[in-house]
Amino acid sequence: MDNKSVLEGRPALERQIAVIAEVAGYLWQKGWAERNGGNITVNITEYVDDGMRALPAICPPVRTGVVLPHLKGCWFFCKGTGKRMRDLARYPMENGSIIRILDDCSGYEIVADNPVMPTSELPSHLSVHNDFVRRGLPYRASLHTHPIELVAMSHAEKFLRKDVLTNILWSMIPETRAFCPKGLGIVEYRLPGSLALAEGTIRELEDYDVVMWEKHGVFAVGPDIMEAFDQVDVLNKSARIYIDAKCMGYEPDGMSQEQMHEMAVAFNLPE
Ligand code: 2HA
Ligand code: ZN
Repeated sequence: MDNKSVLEGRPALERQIAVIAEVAGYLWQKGWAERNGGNITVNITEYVDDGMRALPAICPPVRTGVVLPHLKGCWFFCKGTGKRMRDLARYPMENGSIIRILDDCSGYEIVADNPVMPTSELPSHLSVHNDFVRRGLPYRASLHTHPIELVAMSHAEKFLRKDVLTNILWSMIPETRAFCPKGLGIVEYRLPGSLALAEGTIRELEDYDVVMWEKHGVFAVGPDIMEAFDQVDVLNKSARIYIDAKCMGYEPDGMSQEQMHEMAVAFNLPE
C-alpha cells in the first residue's frame, strides 16, 4: 500500500472523506449495514485540483457498459465492492477509492489511494449522478442502506401503494414532514444491481429524495452524504414509532390531516 495519501495537503477533500467515514460508522451502529451491505458514492469533482488531475491511474480502465455523457470530467469517492461499512468508517481509503470518469464517459479508472474496485452497483449510482448533472441539481451524494424498520414495513403490500407509507410516516411525528418534505418513493422488488432497479430508482428520484427498494433497503440522495443520511434517519425514526405502537397492541392514531396541514403552512412545505 502507498504510504502517501492523495488526501495529504488537501484539507477540503480530506474533510469530505472524513464525513463519508462518519456516516459509514452511523450506518453500522444503527444495524443498517450488516457484512458488506450498502453503498456510498459521492461526487467530489469540486475538490479536485490540477495536481490530482495529473495523477496516473493505478489500474487499467474499467468499461461499465453505459456511456454517461454528463459525467465528463467528474470524480467520485466510492465504497469498494465487498467492503464493510464498519471498516470504511475507520479506514476510508482502504475500503473505498477515488475514481475519475474516462474522457469518452464509457467507464472509469481508479486514481487513489489503493486499487480497491468500486461497488458492484457503481453503474447504477453513476447513472443517478449523471442524471443530477443533466438536471443541474446540486446533489453530490448517493447512499444505499438497509434500515431495519423501513424494510420491515416494505413487506406489506398495503403500504406500497403511492404515498401510503409517506403519509403514515409523516403523521408519526411533526419533524418527519418538515425534514423529509418529499416523502418516500417506492420501487417494487427488483434484483439487486439490475438495470430495472436502477431505472425504477432514477424515475422515482424525479419526485423523491429517498426511494424504498421493496424488501431490500433504501436509496437516498442529497447535496452531501450527511443530508442523505439524515433523511433516511428521520423516516426510519417514524417507521420505528409506528412499529413500536403496533407492538404495544394498538394502531397509532397519527397526527390528523389538520395538524399535518398546519405543519405544512408553518414550515412552508409543498402540499
Ligand atoms: O452492495 O447492499 O444491495 C451491497 C448491497 C447491494
Ligand atoms: Zn442492499
